[in-house]
Amino acid sequence: MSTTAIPPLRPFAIRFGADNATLEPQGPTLTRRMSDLEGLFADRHAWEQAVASGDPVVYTVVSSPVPEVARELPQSITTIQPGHTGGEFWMTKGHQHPDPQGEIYLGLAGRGGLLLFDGDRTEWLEITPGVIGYIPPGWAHRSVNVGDEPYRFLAVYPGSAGHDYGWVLTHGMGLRARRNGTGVDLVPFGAPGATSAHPHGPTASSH
Ligand code: PAN
Ligand code: ZN
Repeated sequence: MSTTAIPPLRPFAIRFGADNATLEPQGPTLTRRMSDLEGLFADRHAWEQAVASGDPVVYTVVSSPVPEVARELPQSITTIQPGHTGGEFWMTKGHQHPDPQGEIYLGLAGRGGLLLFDGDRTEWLEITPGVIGYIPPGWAHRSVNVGDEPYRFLAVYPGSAGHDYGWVLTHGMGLRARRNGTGVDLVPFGAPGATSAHPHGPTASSH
């Protein structure tokens, strides 16, 4: 099985290959390059330069065959490469679940942060191997690699939750995670120095 399964599913086990983040059986795989992250980094010029110089893969998402439909419980493994653009750590696009439902992340490798924003309050959870981060219903979430190695985590979420990427482009994420030596600075989303303009405006997109 290498595609999404069709319900009703029978019970089955999934083998996780820790070395290269494979799943067996495996569903769809998604690759996000720098060019897919338009409008997300504060420093648009640095983002354009990164796209022009190789358009690197920023993260991949490997899914199990469990489909994103009501009552099913899909899982995926995200691997974010280490890096920073305009001083901002490499990160996922971030999204809100249109049908507000909870989600869990389990850290598998590397050092990450889970940035949460409910439109008013922000939270930052450090995720390292063995740590479970809980995302309550209604909190938009973005993952950030704050280390020097690939950051990897398992996500488990309700199949009917959906993914809204436009919400983050409209509302932001409350904070940005910037590199400071070997540490992390969390700065207000629109703070001076973190805001170089978005002359063309952000572009909304879906998954
Ligand atoms: C995760 C994310 C995954 C990629 O599986 O979808 O880490 O991040 P973006 O979807 O923001 O690009 C999850 O939260 N699923 O609901
Ligand atoms: Zn999610």
